[in-house]
Amino acid sequence: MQSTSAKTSVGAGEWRLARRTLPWGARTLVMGVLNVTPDSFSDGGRFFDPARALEHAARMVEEGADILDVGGESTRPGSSDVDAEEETRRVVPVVEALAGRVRVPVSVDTTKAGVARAALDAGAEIVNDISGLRFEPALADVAARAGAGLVLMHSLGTRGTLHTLPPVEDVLSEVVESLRAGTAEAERRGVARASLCVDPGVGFGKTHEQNVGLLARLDVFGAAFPDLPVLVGTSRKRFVGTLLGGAPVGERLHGTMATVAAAALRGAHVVRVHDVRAAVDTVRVIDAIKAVRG
Ligand code: HH2
Repeated sequence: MQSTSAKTSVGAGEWRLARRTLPWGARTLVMGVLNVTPDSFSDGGRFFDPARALEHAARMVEEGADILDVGGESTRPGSSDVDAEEETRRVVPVVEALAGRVRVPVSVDTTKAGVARAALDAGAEIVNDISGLRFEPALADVAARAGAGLVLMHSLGTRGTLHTLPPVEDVLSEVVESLRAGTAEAERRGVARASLCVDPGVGFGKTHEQNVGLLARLDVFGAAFPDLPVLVGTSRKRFVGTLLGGAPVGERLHGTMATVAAAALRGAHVVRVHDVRAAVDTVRVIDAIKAVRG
């Protein structure tokens, strides 16, 4: 076991998960999205059936995913609330089947401590919290107990107001300050700093210009957390469609890959995507360019 202070290098390190560490910084990691929901904005209903979810997960691993992120509650504007029991029912059988079958770590995309606990018991190694611990701070206790990785994403408001609050003026300061508070709270509750990962939350309570601006200034965001991996999720999001003149979800692949390339060039260490093969190729090329630049 590494000590917490062992990972203090800037721009690269070992992300400490429940049963392994994942090197970050040497190449960009790809997190494949597996939504076991009936209503996710881009793939709602497609993988709601556990057998189809497992098949899709296996394909993503084959395509080169480094992490699988399993979510049982959609966060899209207008999605319906899911109680912890229903979310657990959706997520746990899939996590359990995956954890025994795939070689990559499984993450659970949840804001609920109870769901996180059940998923970690079932074999998940990372908790991905889009509320950055604001909804249920006890989620950090659960992650700490399991020694799990913990992604803290920036968002605003409550479950009901995630996408409806007026955007803040200085988004970069807000994102950094909020995640500083989240990481401090996680550490206070016993999560090793080496287990943390931060995410500016593209598409959550931000204007179109702020989403584009966050990508453009991702290096400034990353500089605020030089010892932590940075995760970015832009996949098929509305701002990509807007940049493409109103392209629907199914026509955002190339635009998404442009954002993946931009994010990786500007310092993202993990990209969260639906289209794994395309992202793996994209970051492979970008990483080669970055390596020459040094
Ligand atoms: N985006 C979504 C969900 N979880 N987690 C992190 N860390 N970062 C993100 O940007 C992020 C996330 C939304 O995308 P998706 O899962 O495709 O949609 P839905 O919430 O409708 O299931």
